[in-house]
Amino acid sequence: MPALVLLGAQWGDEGKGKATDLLGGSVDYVVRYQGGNNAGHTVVVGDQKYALHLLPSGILSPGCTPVIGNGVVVDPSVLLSELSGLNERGVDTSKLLISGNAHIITPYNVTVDKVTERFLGKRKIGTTGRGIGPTYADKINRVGIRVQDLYDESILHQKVEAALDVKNQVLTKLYNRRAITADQVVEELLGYAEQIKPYVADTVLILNEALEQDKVVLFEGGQGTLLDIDHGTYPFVTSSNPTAGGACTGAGVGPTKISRVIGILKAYTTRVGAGPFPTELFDADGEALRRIGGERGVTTGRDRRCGWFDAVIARYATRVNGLTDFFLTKLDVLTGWEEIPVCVAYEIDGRRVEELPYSQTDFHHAKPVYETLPGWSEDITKAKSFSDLPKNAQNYVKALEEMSGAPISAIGVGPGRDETIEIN
Ligand code: 2SA
Ligand code: GDP
Ligand code: MG
Repeated sequence: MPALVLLGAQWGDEGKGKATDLLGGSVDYVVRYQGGNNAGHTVVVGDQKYALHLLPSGILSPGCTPVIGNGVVVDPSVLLSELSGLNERGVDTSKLLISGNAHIITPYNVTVDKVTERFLGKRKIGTTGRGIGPTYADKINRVGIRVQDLYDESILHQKVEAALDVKNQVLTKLYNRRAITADQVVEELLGYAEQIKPYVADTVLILNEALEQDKVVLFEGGQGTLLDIDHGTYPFVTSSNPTAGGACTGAGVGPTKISRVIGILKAYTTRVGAGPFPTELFDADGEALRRIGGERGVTTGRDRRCGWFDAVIARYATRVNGLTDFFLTKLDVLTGWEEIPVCVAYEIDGRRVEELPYSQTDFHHAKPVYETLPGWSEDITKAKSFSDLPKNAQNYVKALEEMSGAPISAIGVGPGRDETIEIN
């Protein structure tokens, strides 16, 4: 099992942090390959709760080397405060490695993100406002600033000037804001350079050498499949590739090295930000899922939109990621419902559709076709094996497995490390 990918099968917040942390004890490297501090991964260890944004969840496992790959966007101030926050709590972060090719989220990228959202008004994406989209846009436009640029002041200055050229035109002429000077940006960025330097490394070489030595490398997705820039509900997506292929480009490891792709799948569905969501609930059930599931953004504190499980999405995630298995999370949250509806297909303009429509218009018109499964009322948080679950909970899991197209190899029955049922 040399390299494995762990990613979100829905719209994010499926419980990737907990799953990565669970595997952390048995892997040598945990690698973030996309996104930045828009991610919010909660890990509960004993009575301690950690909220990680930029750092890989493997940072909490001693013996595991956490890596920020080239595909990640790094806000240096967030990086340093997340590191010092963990250090204050006694977590050793000294093994962290950061790719010199990772792009930097500059202060002007954060400004552009917030200003753009404000100007989009009703049409806004509902971003986390962390500068993610503008930073990836700069990367693609070839005016991005990379971590390695922090160590050559003259190049840094030239690149910041180039990046600000067009942005200042837009900021001053379109948005009526003051121009940003290259000097002020360079000064701020250089202020972080020395503190970050010990972590900067050729992570592509290190990871490939580790794989050649049969070390185990886990790639941890930052968001979910439906937020993928290519395969998600565009334009209501993030600006990178959380899907499995993103692990290859975002870390510099070839697809032949990856032998397992785990989809983290919530037993119901949530999404934060704008965009279509066929099974969204606007009633007391939606409110109950939000309350019982603690569905609030880890980064922004926004309430998450909640709805029933959507098997069409799960099947799609299986396909676009080549999933080998699922971890089903938050089954405990569904305890207490007499009946649980599950979306098995969509109805679009009078037609029954079994697979995710590629057309945005069709997806916006998709109405869920539900099948209702019997619920359970017994507390399942202490269950240690599949047979400990009430029959109806077992049947719910089996039904989801059948509909989703890949085996379920673990079930989450609570946020803690030990509140997990492994299925062999
Ligand atoms: P961005 O900031 O450009 O990536 O936003 C684009 C869309 O991607 C969504 N997005 C997320 N969705 C769920 N969880 C995320 N992480 C945080 C969490 C979110 C939070 O774990 O709770 O705290 O609000 C995340 N990051 C990005 C975002 O909502 C936009 O729809
Ligand atoms: P991520 O972004 O995919 O890492 O997920 P988040 O951390 O944003 O949100 C998942 C939330 O569910 C966190 O608060 C986790 O502690 C919690 N969680 C994870 N697995 C389970 C589970 O099986 N049951 C319950 N009740 N909570 C869980
Ligand atoms: Mg999250």
